[in-house]
Amino acid sequence: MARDSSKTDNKKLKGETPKKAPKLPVGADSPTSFAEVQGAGGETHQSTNDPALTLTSAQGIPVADGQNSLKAGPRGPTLLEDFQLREKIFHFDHERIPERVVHARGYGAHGVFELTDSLADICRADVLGTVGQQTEVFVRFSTVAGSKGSPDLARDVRGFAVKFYTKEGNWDLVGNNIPVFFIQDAIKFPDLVHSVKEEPDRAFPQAQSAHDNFWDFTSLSPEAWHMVMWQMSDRTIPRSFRTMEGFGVHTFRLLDAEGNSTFVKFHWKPRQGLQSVLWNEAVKVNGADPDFHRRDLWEAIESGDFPVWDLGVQLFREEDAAKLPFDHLDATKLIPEELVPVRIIGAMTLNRNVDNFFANTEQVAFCTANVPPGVDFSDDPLLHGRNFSYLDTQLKRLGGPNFTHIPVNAPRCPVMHFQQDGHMAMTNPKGRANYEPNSWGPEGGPRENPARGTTSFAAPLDGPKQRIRSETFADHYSQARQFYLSQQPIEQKHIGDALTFELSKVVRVDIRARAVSHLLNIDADLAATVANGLGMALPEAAVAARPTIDLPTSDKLSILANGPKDFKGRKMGLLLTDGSSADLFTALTGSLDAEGAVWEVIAPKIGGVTLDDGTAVAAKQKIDGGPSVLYDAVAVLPSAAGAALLAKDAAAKDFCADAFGHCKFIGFSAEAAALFDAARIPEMDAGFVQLAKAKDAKAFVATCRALRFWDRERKVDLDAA
Ligand code: HDD
Repeated sequence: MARDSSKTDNKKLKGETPKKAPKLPVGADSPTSFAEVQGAGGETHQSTNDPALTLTSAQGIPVADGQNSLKAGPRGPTLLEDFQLREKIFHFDHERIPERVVHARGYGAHGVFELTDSLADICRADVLGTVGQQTEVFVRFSTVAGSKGSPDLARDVRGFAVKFYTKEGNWDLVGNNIPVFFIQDAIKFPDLVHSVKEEPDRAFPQAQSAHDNFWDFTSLSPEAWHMVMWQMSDRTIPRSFRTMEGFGVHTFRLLDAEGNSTFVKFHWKPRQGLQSVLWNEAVKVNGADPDFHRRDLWEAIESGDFPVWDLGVQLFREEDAAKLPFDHLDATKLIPEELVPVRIIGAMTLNRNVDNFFANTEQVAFCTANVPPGVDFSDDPLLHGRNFSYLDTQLKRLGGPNFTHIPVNAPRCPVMHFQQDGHMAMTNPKGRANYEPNSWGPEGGPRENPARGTTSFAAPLDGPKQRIRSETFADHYSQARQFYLSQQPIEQKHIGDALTFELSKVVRVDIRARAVSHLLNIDADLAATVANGLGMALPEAAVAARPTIDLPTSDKLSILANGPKDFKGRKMGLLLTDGSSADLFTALTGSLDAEGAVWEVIAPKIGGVTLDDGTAVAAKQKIDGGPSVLYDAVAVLPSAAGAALLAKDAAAKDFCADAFGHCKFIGFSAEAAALFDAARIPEMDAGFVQLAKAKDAKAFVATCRALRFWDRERKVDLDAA
């Protein structure tokens, strides 16, 4: 379906500014709001049905004047008696809850998971058993290091947390968009996070790993370097949440009814294809639209262009695990898809935006320990630490043990237990028995049920208590090298650029050198490129616990090898002026609509433009509000007079120069030449497509299916010279 977001917004705008007060009760368009917030009884909710829609206090007391506090005389002091003022300010003062200690900035959506391939032969979990069964989900995407208000396009790992509301309780798959992690043991997690967050004395830099502390820590932690390679790749500057993969990271177990175990790793593969932006683009997007990712997801879902991810599993038995070249319990290693193929077993569609951010996205509480019967843990030491940490952090963040009563966290299946009371208890048991077994209810119930209940894999355990890292975790570089060599040349260049950029922000020269010493164990050329970029001599290679071995490369690790096949769901910016060609506009927007793409008009004035046939076209952005970094491709279609005007405008020149510098495909009318000259575009290369006749539009949209015109990058980037 075509999406012209300017139209969507206009419609919304009309809906949001009604001329007359709506007849519906407040909150009626938002089914989760009042009834849920005010409790199961919902009695106080009745006041909202008052046809007069009287404003009330939180106690339901009608308000006569909400604009003025109670004073002794018109200019007199405010009276303590004013309970209305006190209640309003008291509540406001307590609006914030602690932000997440990591993954504070996030964005969520509701959706549905449908199973397409049953795992019933190896797993007793209901959610993985019946083909066609649909399970409600809630997903929260996030960055890791930045605070709640940080920009979306920070270079960072993205969280990819999915809550499945199964018939057997909530299953949380709390993953990232990278299949490996920085550390092997949870005891190092606080140090890792402290090192990447802002430095404690000065409280900056915000949402960046480009500083001394992070590189100090990683350069002292060889195990981090596989993930560092992923982090320095374009995976950490995704174009959209919709164009990211997700990974459960750890090895989990699936258990059948007899308790037999199969190891499993979980993968989310976006049907939208993988896509990222360039670093220079990310820096500018953060200024132009810090909400770039959340806006993108919101708009896609609002317009009905629902993103879909396939759920894949890598399955292997204990005896296969022993033959793998790496320890499947080591979260810094992946299992290449060439060794254990990914079997697609279902699809997740995000189809509903939240109607209240706080209620859903902020209050959602994920925990790796939440698994239904049939899903179990492996002995990954990182996973065991997580199983403690998430529950613990929710107590602090959500204020007490009753956060499962919050609608977004509440299971959708019956909940039967004797836990009681505590802060903000919303669903309270009735009756006399609050223990089990008891003889009050039928058969003293509810009672445990060995047939339905969760069981653990009966792993025989034996071993001395010791603080030790397994020898099988010791090869820190071979998969880092495999990742690097699996990238296409332009992706390798980006990794070199990113490392050079980040280490250039590190002040201490010895930390820079120690970082490069690890690269020497990964790829000598990469190390040389980065050392050259930093203007330093090559150091000695870091001492490696195990020598790096050459592993086969894998296309699955590249973004470009797994990109989108079309321009669907992607966005083109159309720079128009008064007098722009109506024929070209109609042909181009028609082709974009046919492709299922989104387009926005950018114009000198937000009031829009008048085309050469007199048609008035609304603008979505004024030029300085719609820089080309916000678009996947651009069409520059001014009239001759318009081009002459724009040639004097810095924002219009930046629009063209950035589109060129970011290797975007650029459609243009002949009249645009004057603007390109003013923008000092050195060469109209093959990434430029002239739109002379209406039929050129279709060909231009087809050209844009490729992500970028990468041939240009080598010519526009000094680092590559
Ligand atoms: Fe974590 C949040 C993913 C290791 C402790 N983590 C959090 C979120 C995601 C991940 C997606 C955000 C959830 C949300 O949207 O609410 N974390 C991961 C992955 C890891 C990982 C993929 C490695 C494989 N995490 C990890 C370790 C620990 C934590 C080793 C602690 C020992 N993570 C937390 C936390 C957070 C969290 C402090 C902050 C907020 C929250 O849990 O609910 O407990």
